[in-house]
Amino acid sequence: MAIKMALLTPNDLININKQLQEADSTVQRVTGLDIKGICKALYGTSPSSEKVGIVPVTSGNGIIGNFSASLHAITQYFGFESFVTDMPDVSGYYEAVRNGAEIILMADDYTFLAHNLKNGKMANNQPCTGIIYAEIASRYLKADSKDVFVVGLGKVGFPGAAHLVQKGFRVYGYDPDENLFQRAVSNLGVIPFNPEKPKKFSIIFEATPCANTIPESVLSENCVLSTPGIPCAISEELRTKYDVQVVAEPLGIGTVSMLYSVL
Ligand code: 2YC
Ligand code: MG
Repeated sequence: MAIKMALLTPNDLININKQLQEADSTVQRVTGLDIKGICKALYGTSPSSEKVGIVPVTSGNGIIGNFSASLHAITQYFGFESFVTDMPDVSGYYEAVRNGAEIILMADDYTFLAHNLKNGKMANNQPCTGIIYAEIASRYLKADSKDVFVVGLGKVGFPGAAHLVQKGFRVYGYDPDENLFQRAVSNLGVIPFNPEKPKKFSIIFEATPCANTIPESVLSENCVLSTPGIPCAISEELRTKYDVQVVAEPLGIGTVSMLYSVL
């Protein structure tokens, strides 16, 4: 049975444009590239005014307030022409295609997908979110080594960790779920992080639906924490005490990663 995602709430999506602008300037400061630049580097693609159709879906927990409207704002922010269909579900899909959508965006409680009707490419939010947040972490200009700490090795964290290993980083990983932990150690060669022998990192990638998952002992001054996880992995107090550069945004960074991956 597919595992339900941690569902967004309308509260997470308040003023998505401001959240995206702030995240974009943090990414620029940390990596020297803006989010668009990261996507171009990651996928080698660039948009040529593809039209995006956003279809609300009523199944399961149903419509999340502001979800489709946020996707509309996000696609506009990254220069895509887009529209939200008046009807939801199948009628919405029909409406989107009839009104010239080339890429469909829609999500139920288990899958958030992008489907390019022109080239048949499809993307899933979970791996696309893990890979782009890992890519952002890997490009920290002030990183002091190729060591990276990864917390959360599930549907989002594992693809991110795999991306970092593939890029030649030495990944120290941890997940409270023993199976997920062992899978990453045996399949990716992730080094098991031992809380008893903590080590400080300048690059941290976290992908869990839990708060305060990062122990103080691994934080180095001015380190980067790249995380799609909600709630945030570190407290405001620790963020300030170590001047941690936090890249965290609820929906836009994962969504643009999906869009560039289907171009
Ligand atoms: O409003 C709608 O169309 C709903 N069917 C949307 C459901 C989205 C469920 N997924 C989430 O809340 C998120 C993902 C977008 C990323 C992580 N969880
Ligand atoms: Mg995000």
